[in-house]
Amino acid sequence: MSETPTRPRVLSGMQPSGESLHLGNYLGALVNWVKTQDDYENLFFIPDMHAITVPQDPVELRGRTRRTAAQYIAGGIDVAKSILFLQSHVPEHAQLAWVLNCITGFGEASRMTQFKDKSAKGGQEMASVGLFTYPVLMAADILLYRPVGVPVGDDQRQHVELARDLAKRFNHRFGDTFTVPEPFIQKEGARIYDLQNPTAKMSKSASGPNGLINLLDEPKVTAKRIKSAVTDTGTVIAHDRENKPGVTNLLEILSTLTDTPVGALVDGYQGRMYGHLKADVADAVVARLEPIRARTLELLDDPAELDRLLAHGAAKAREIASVTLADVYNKVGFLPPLGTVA
Ligand code: ATP
Ligand code: LTN
Repeated sequence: MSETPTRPRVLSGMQPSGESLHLGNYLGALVNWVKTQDDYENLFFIPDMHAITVPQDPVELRGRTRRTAAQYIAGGIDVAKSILFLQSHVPEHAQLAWVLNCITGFGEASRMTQFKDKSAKGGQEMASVGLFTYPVLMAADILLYRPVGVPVGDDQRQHVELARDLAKRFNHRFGDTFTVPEPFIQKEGARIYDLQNPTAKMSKSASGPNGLINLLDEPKVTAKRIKSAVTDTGTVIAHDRENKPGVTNLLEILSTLTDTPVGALVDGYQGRMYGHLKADVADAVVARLEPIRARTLELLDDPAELDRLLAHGAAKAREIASVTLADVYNKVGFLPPLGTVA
């Protein structure tokens, strides 16, 4: 295997599928990526090719992709420490995906639960072949860079498992090529729930906007949504996911933002009302998100600079990806193009 990184490598990405990232994406994913920046060699990318597995308006997609990149940076991804790039800027992703498609079983791909869920929504006939091979492209995203770990939410565990299986299968058939990556799954506390429906996870595709906190919302909208969050019957502030999901969600948000154990927060709220908790959560969320929003808008004001940063990231990513792809092409038996050495 060529080209060993000095620090262990991790890689992750979030689709540019919404108007803005939300608090769940931020606390469940981005914050953890930011934390790993000093311990690992990091690659963070925007899977825009995955986004078109379902229909996208081209103008919207361009806007969302830039907005997502700006939010990664404003949220703490330091382009001096991490490689930040767009998937579509690195053609090796699609090239490796083709090779991996050819060692993936049809039945194996059919068992992916995300495909089953997403295709069930519009009916199997409407689902694209791209949606079907989505996990194989994701395996290519990962394996190209030979990371040791992939920090993702629990919902992505099955996809990382497929990447592991394909890495092992390829290595077995063609000789040692890929690192078998570990899923780095965040613990349960990192899950943020919908403010209006606190038993469902906060999600871009939630039924209504009021349960969602977007990074790019105006601070007063954010504060209002938190103050109107559904709480539970009774008046006692307690951490009880079963019986008090609304209050529990607010406590967990506050605990994550203030780095205070939930138990200590609960003690501090003895004898106080839900309204006090909501006001504190609103203050903490606004205080954290406001600078991120401001920085995002600033970055979006200069799209040329943002595009330059992304081009720089893509060039660095390609340095790694091209080495892996050449190795793979050689191992499967493709003749090298004229003028190159095998
Ligand atoms: P969709 O609504 O399309 O399912 P989403 O809002 O759930 O999207 P994804 O793009 O699927 O977000 O996820 C991006 C990352 O954010 C993943 O690592 C995922 O685990 C994390 N994430 C998403 N929602 C939450 C949440 N409510 N709490 C914690 N982490 C979350
Ligand atoms: N499917 C992931 C996004 C994604 C990804 C990846 C994450 C695409 N390729 C490679 C980690 C590694 C999602 O929906 N969050």
